Amino acid sequence: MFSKILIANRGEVALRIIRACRELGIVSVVVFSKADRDSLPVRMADEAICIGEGPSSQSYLNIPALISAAEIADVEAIHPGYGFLAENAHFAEICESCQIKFIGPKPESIRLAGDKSQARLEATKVGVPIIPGSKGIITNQEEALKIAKKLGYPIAVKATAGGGGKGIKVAHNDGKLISAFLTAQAEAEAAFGNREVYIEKYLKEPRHIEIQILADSHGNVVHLGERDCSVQRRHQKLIEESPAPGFNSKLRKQIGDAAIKVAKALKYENAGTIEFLVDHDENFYFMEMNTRLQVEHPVTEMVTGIDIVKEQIRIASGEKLNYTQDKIQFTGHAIECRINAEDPDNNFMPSPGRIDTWIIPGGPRIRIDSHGFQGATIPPYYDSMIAKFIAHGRDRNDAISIMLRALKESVIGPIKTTISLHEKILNRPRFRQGAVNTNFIDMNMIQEKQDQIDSRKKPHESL
Ligand code: MV4
Repeated sequence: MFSKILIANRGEVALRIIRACRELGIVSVVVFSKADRDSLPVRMADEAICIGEGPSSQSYLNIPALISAAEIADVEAIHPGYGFLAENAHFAEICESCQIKFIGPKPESIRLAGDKSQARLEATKVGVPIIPGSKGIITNQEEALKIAKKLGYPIAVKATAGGGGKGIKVAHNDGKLISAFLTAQAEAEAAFGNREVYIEKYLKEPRHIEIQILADSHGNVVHLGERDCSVQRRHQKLIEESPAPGFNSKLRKQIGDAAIKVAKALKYENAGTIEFLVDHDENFYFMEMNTRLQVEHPVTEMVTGIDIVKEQIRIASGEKLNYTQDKIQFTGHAIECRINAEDPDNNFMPSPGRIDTWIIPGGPRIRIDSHGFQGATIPPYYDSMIAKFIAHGRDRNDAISIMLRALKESVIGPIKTTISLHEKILNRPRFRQGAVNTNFIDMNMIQEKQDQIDSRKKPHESL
């Protein structure tokens, strides 16, 4: 096992990794930017090293600064957290060449999974269903039109270097397909330096289901069940839960087995997530693989009792998984709400600044992962997530009740947060029924507006 680890990240995930290190008896070193000097991870880690200015290009994305910090602190491994360099194959390679263990998959696996079109073909090779579409990259308009004719509209054009909602265009007819194809190529070139795109049938109202897997360096792979992440706004997840509402054990086994096949096909090692879209008829299709720890990993930790970050560190140090699939048990239902410093009543405008009031929930069956505290300042440079609330109930309704009371206990100010939005979502009948798909937020925000208008017109009927 390692004796000292560098954490190449900030915020709540840096704290999460410090906690895992401490429980494993590992010395933790965090890096920080000047904007994070007074942050909780800097206080809580065993050591902290300043690596640059506030903007992430001058700190958390600065590979030479990170490697220098690792050399100075004399660590054996680097945990990248999520975001920043977590899925950067080049960074993983540099770590390797400096004899520092990158806590994550091999650079080849990151590269392969990062090429979304290639990953899709690897999935088909092992018999995992993919969304009907092109066989690999499409290079000209004629080809695109020919495939669209076969599939029928709507059609999605996706950048092979994209993912997570970046570089996706939808077309509803031949004319729109040509322009979607050309702009997708141009935007992909600008955003990723890679203009390659592929085509898929665009599924309406799919659910976003992802499977957490753990793979050790000895070829053992297990899955930790699914998470339903369908409640998103502009490809930013708001709420995640496990198990997925309405999933039966047969579907869980099928999709779990498919995820394990994909992980094995990519020669995957460490923790990873396989994303699927699931339609109304319970057909599931592989979409992409994320080669990192995910923000929403706590919901899986709550229902399985497995500490995913500790497992990542054990796997990176060469240890074998010490349980098999049949030993993994799923208990109750977990829901996570992401609390962002944003104003939900003003188009989700970021709301950085000093936190004067910080009253956060406690009591049974609620977990708070957060780097916030009274007097903390949320810098403007980074992601706006300031806390994750995770409720663990006997069943879905129980978890929702726990979350609603936790949200009600919370008082954060004067910065604006998305707490009020979560209270609204959790009270919507559609959410209560578990009838969520990726259109849920748009449809419900429109409904919300309509309800407000109706209640102004006929106040006596608004009850
Ligand atoms: C799709 C899709 C429907 N059909 N692909 C958006 C995020 C990126 N990972 C892929 N995304 C989608 N790809 C096909 N062929 C619908 C989405 C999508 C979506 C997926 C998951 C969660 C929320 C979403 C919101 C809009 C669209």
